[in-house]
Amino acid sequence: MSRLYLSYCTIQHFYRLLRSNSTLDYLRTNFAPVTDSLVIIPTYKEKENIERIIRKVFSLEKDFHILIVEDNSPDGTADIVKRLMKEFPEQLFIEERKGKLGLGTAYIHGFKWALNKGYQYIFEMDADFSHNPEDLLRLYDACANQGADVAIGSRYIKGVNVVNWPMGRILMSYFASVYVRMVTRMKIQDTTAGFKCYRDEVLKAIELDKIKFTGYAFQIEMKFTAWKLGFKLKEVDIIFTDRTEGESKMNKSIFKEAIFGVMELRWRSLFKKYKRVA
Ligand SMILES: Nc1nc2c(ncn2[C@@H]2O[C@H](COP(=O)(O)OP(=O)(O)OP(=O)(O)O)[C@@H](O)[C@H]2O)c(=O)[nH]1
Ligand SMILES: [Mg+2]
Repeated sequence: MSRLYLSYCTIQHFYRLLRSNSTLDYLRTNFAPVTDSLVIIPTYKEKENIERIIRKVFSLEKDFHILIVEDNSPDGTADIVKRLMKEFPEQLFIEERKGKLGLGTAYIHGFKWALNKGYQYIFEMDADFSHNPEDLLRLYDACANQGADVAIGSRYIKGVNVVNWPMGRILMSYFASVYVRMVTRMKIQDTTAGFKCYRDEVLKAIELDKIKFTGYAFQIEMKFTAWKLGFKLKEVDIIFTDRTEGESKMNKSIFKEAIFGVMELRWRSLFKKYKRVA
């Protein structure tokens, strides 16, 4: 009899727990990941870089988890990640998509995954070592200790900190940033930067399904939306180094999307009321 009563109480306890509004909070606090930070690395054909960059992140003095968003690279990038997942089962994760769907949607996919798991600091980083993994610590510090909501690894705070880019590409990137500043009025030196840390509040407040662009324009749109929602953006100076391994995925359509996308962003913003969703 007393055993039956005990089972009844247990069932009732779980039933109450499931009905309560705080169930999600309960699950989040009790089953939260062991680190507060997740680095999202989108990959397409990065077999030369992927193992080195994963090992480098895991060798840093702070604990980071890594999510690889893989777009079915024909060079076997996913297989390398899966082999490493056996070595780092609690820290390394992969999300595989059917084909090359673009950088922007890869990050949106990663952001939703990260929020669902309860990470507080969510990073964007390229696989090709253009972004120095050591700078993850400085981006984290800007968000965790210096009041930033979005920390941006910036190439253009003190002059132009770019290594190994041909002069044409430096000029294009620099003047693209000047152009974006002029059109959007954001007070950011490196508007197209893709090395960032977001506090989870920012990603929860943005309607991620409404983010439209996929290339450089995606990076601009994310900063612009966070800024319009009243979040604090802070630039952290970094040195950007051109990739030495693997091939670039930059193309003319990514460039065109950015040029026209910026005007569209500004135009839309004139009629839009920016409101935090969560
Ligand atoms: N999942 C996914 N990743 C992508 C896609 N396009 C690019 N990437 C990854 O995004 C990161 C940045 O791409 P890059 O090719 O380095 O582009 P970039 O940095 O603008 O240009 P370069 O440095 O000149 O190559 C790298 O980690 C790529 O593997 C894509 O369509 N899907
Ligand atoms: Mg690159």
